[in-house]
Amino acid sequence: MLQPVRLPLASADLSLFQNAVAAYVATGSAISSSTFKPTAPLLPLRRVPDLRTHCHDPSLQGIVLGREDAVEETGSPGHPAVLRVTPLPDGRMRCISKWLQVGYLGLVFCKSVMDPRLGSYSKLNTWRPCCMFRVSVGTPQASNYLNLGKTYAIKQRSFGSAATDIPRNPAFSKLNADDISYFRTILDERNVVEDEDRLSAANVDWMRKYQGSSKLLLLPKSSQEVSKILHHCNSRKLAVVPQGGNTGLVGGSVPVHDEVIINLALMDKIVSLDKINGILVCEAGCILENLSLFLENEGFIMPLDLGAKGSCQIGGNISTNAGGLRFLRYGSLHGTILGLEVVLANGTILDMLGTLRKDNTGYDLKHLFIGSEGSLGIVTKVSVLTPPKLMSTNLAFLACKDFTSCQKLLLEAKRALGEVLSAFEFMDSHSMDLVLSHLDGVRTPLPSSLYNFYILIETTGSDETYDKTKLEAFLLRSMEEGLILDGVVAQDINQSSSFWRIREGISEASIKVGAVYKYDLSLPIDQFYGIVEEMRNRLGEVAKVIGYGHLGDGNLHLNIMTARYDSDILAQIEPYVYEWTSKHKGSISAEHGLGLMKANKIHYSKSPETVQLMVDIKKLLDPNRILNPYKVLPQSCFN
Ligand code: FAD
Ligand code: 2HG
Ligand code: ZN
Repeated sequence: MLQPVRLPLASADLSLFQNAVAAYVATGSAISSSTFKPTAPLLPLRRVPDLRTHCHDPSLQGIVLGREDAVEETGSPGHPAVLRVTPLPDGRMRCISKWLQVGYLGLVFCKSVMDPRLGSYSKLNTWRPCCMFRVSVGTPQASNYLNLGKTYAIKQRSFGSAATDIPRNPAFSKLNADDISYFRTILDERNVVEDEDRLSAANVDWMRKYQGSSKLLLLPKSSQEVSKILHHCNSRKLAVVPQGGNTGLVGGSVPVHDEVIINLALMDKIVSLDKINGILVCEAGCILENLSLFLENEGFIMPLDLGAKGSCQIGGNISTNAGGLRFLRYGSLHGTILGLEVVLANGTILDMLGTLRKDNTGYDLKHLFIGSEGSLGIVTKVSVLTPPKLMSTNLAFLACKDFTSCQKLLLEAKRALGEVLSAFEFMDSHSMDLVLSHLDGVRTPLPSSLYNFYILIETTGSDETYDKTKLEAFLLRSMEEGLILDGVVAQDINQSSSFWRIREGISEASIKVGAVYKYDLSLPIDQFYGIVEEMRNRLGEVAKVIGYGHLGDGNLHLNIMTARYDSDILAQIEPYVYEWTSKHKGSISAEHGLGLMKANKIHYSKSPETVQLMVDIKKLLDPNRILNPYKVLPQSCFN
C-alpha cells in the first residue's frame, strides 16, 4: 500500500513563500515586480490528487509547485507544475518533472535545509518552502534556483524537435510596433507578453516536438478583448494560433512560424451552474480539473476526464473534441456540449450559448467548432451538461493472457455490468514496463512482465453493495472462463489513484525515452492490436513500440519511441501506419485531432468531397486564413 506524505500548507508557509518571492525579486534576476506580484494572494493548495500520487515516497525531500497565480504571472498559463525534487549531495536539485515547462515559477518545500558552508542537511520538523525558481532552457545561468542565496541549474532534457518544412504563407503580414501598441490599448499591458522566457514556453508543445517562433503572446480577459484582437489581426492579415493548456499531441497549439499566440488562461470564470439540470456555463480558459473539483462539491461531475486534466482547458477540450476516460459512459462532447460562444476570425462574437437539451431551430452550428482545432473560431464560453456524481465507484486492475481475451472481456463487461460500466482501458505489458521504468514511485498491483495485457475496469453507480456484488460476480466468472489471469480490486481511493496513475502516466513516460511518434487510431475491435505487432516487427530493435488506449471506444494509442527524431525511421512508420488504418476502415485520429502533424493526411480518413466542403467552410468563416494556419487541412487545398 502506498503511504501518502501529507503536506500541511500553513499560513506561515504562505508568508514564507511571499518572503522568498520578495527576496528573489530583490536579487534583480529574471522575475521582476512587473512579472510577479509578491503581494498577490496565494490560493489554497488545490492539486491534492497529484500530490497524493507524487508524495508516496517517505524519503522525499521536497515538492515544487507552480502555483496557479504564479504560473499566470510567469508565462506558462494553465500549466500548474507538480514536480518532485531531491537534493543531490552537491546541493543541486534533481527534478523529476511532471509538467516541467519553460517559464514556470516553482516553489520547493523541504523537510531539510542544506547548510552551504558544511554542505550537509539539517532536518526540520515541518515542511517549509525553502526556495523558488523559474525554469528556462539551456545554460545554468538561465535556469535559476534561489536557495540560500545560491543559483542552481535545472537540467532540461532535449531531444530536438521534429522537422517541419512548411513555408510561411507570404500573404501574412509581419507584426510591427504599431500592432503591439494597439494591443496594449485593448488589453492590460502585462497581458501583452513579449518576454523571451514566456514566449519560449508558449512556442513549444508538451512533447517538445513542435516549435514555433512567435514574438507575441496575448492573454485576453474577456470575449470582447478576443473580438478586438481578432478584428485587428484579420484587418492586418496577422496569423494567430489559439492556445489553451498546450497539452495537445498533434502540434496544433503552437505556432509554426511567427503567428500571434492567443491563450485563454485568464478567461477562467465559472458563469453559472443550474443545480437542477446540472448545466454548467463557464469561460473557455477554465482548467478541466478545476471544473471537476468545482462540480464534485456541487454533486455533479464533468462528462470528460483525461490525463492532462490539470493543465488542459475546456476550450481546448472542445476544440479538439477530446475523448478521454469517461467517453465510454458519457459519450462525445458533441452530445454533452449544449452551447458555445465563439469569436470568428473577423471579430464577430457568435452567441450560441444555449443551455437547452433540445433545440431544433435550424443548423446546429456549434458542432462546427467542436473538434475544429481553432481553425474556424476561438471558443470563449461553454455550456456543458454534467451528469450527477454517483457515490459508488469500483476499479479493477486485471491481467489477460492475449488480446482475444481482452476483446471477449469487453463484450462480457458490457453485457454483465451494463449501466454501471464507466471505463474499460487497455495497455500492453510494454506500456506497463515503460511507466514502471520511467516514472518514479509508480508500483504495479500485479507482477509486471508476467502478463501480456492489462485492463482497467471501472464501475460507477448509486448502490455500493449492488455494484460491488455485480462486479465481483463478473470478475469471478471471467476468471473461471480464463479471460482474466489475475486481478485486484482497489480497496480505497489511494489504491484507485495508484491504478489510474499507471494508465494515465503512459504519455508522460513516453516522452522520457527520447523522440516519440504518436498515433491515435480508431479501429474495428478485431484489428485493434494488429498494427502494434506489425510495427514492432517492422522496426525491430531501433524502436520501442507500445499499444494502449480506450479499448471500450475502439481507440488505440500506438506510441513508437526512439532515441531521437530521424527521417529514416519516420519513413518506415509513415505512410504505412495511415495506409494500414485506412485499409482496415479506421480513422487516423480518434481523439487528438489532425493539428500540424496530420493536416496533409486527412484524405486517409475523409473523402475528397468531404475535404472540399471543409475547405469551403474554412474560406467562408476565415477568408484570410489567419486562424491556426497550416493546421487541420492540407495547404494544397488553398492554392
Ligand atoms: P491546446 O493543446 O492548447 O490546443 C489544442 C487545439 O485546440 C489547438 O489546435 C488549439 O489551437 C485549439 N484551441 C485551444 N483552445 C482553444 C479555444 N479556446 N478556441 C479555439 N481553439 C482552441 N486527449 C484526448 O482526447 N483524450 C485523452 O485521454 C488525452 N489524454 C492526454 C494525456 C496527456 C498526459 C496529455 C499531455 C494529453 C492528452 N490528450 C488527450 C491530448 C490533449 O490533452 C487534449 O487534446 C486536450 O483537449 C487539449 O486541450 P488544451 O487546452 O491543452 O488545448
Ligand atoms: C491517453 O489516452 C491520451 O492516455 C494520450 O489520449 C495518448 O500520449 C498518447 O499517445
Ligand atoms: Zn486517449
